[in-house]
Amino acid sequence: MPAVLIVEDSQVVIKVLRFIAQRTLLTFDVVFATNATEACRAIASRNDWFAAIVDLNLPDAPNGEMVDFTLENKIPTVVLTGSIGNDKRDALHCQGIVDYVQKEGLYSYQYAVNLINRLYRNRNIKVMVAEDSSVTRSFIVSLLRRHQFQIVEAENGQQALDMILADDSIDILLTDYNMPEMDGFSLIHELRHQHEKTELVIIGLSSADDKYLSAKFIKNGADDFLYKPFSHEEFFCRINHAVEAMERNKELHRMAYTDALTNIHNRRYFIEQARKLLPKAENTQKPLSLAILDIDYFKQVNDEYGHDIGDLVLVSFASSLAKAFSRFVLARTGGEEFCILFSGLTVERAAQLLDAVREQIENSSVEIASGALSFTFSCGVAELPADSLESLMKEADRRLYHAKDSGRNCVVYQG
Ligand code: GH3
Ligand code: MG
Repeated sequence: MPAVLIVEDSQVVIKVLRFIAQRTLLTFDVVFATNATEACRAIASRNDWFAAIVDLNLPDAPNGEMVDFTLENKIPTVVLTGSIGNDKRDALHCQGIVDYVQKEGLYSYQYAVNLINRLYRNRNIKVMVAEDSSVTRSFIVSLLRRHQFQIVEAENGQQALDMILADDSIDILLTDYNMPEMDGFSLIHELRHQHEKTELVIIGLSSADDKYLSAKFIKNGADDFLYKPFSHEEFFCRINHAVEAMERNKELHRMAYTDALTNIHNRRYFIEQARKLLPKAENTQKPLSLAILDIDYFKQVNDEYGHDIGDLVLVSFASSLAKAFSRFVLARTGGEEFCILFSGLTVERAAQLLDAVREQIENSSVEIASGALSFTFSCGVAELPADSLESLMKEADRRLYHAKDSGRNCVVYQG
C-alpha cells in the first residue's frame, strides 16, 4: 500500500485529518507527524511515498522548510496554510507544489484529502498536449506531470489527430490554435465531426489576442478554453474541472448502459450494439447469430423462495453468462431474459456454445440458506440474413417459445 504523509502540529487539526483520512484514503498507508523532525524520520524510513499534506509553518520548520524537504524528495505535496498572500502562493506553485489549501474548516481539510485521491486517479488519465512550441509544451507537460497524469505529446494538429485516432485511451486533449500542418480548429473539427470522438475532453489553448477565439473554440467542439499565459492555479483548476466532468459523464454513460441488478449490459446497450454490428456483418458477408435466453419457471422461484432469492438466481445466471460469453455482446434485456449477439458465428456454432453452458447450468446450483437451488434456461437462436434487427429478434424469440413448448431446458436454432 503506497504511503501518504500528513505533517501538522495542531492536535485539533490532526484529529480532523485523521477522521477524514480514515474514511477517504482507503488505498493508502497514512502516516502522521506533528513536527518536521518526526516527518523527516518517517520519510527516511520508506521509499513508497505517494504524496504528502504538509503544514507550511511548523514549530521546528517555521518558514516552509518541510515543504522544501518533501519537494526535494520528489514527494507530490499539498500545502496546508493559514492565510497566504498572492506572492507566497505563486512562489509555492513555482516551487512545484500540487496545490495549497487554506485551513478554513472541515471542508478545506476534506478538499486536501480528496486531492490525494484525485492525484491517484489521475495516473490512469491520459492527456495529449498538442503544441508546436517546445518551450510551452514542456511547461504544460511539467504541470501535468506534477498532477500525475499520463502524457503524450504532439507537435502539430496532424500528428495529434493521427495519435488520437490510433490510441483510444487518450482522455483529454489540450490543443494550441496556431500550429503548422493542421491548426487547433481543424483538429477539433476532424475529431468531433469526422470521427465522432465525443468522449474526448478538449481544452483549447491560445496566446492570440483575438477575444472571440474562446467562443470559436467552443463552437467548434472544445469543452473549455485557456488563454496563454495562464497561472499554475488557473491551469490546474480548469484541468481538474474537466477531469471531474469527464468522470461524471463516464459514470452516467456506464449507468445508462448497465443493468443495476446484475451489473452486465442492459437492453439499451444491446440494441445500440446490434444496430452497429448487423450492417457490418451484412456488408462483410460474415455470419452473425442472435440468441434469446429465458430462465425456466422463474416465477416459481420467486413464489417459493421469495424475490430476493429470485434476484440471486438472476445475478448468478448473468455472471455465468458473462464468464462464458465475454467475447460477445451480452445483455439482460428484460426481467429474466438475456440476449447474446454472436458476431462471426453461424447459428450452429452459437447453439453449440450455448448448449455447453445450458448443460453446465443444469448441473450446477446457487447456494442459498436452505441448501442449493438448481435452475435451467431455454434458448432460441437465429442468424442473418434478416430484414432487420427486429425480425432477427422475432425469429430468435419464436424459437425460444418452441424450446419452451418442447419441455424447456434446451436450445432451438432451426425450424
Ligand atoms: P417460463 O418457463 O415459461 O419462462 O416461466 P416463467 O415463470 O419463467 O415466466 P413468467 O413470465 O411467468 O415469469 C417471469 C417472472 O420473472 C415474473 C416476474 O415477477 C419475475 N421477474 C422479473 N424481473 C425480476 C427481477 O428483477 N427479480 C425477480 N426476483 N423476479 C423478476
Ligand atoms: Mg421464464
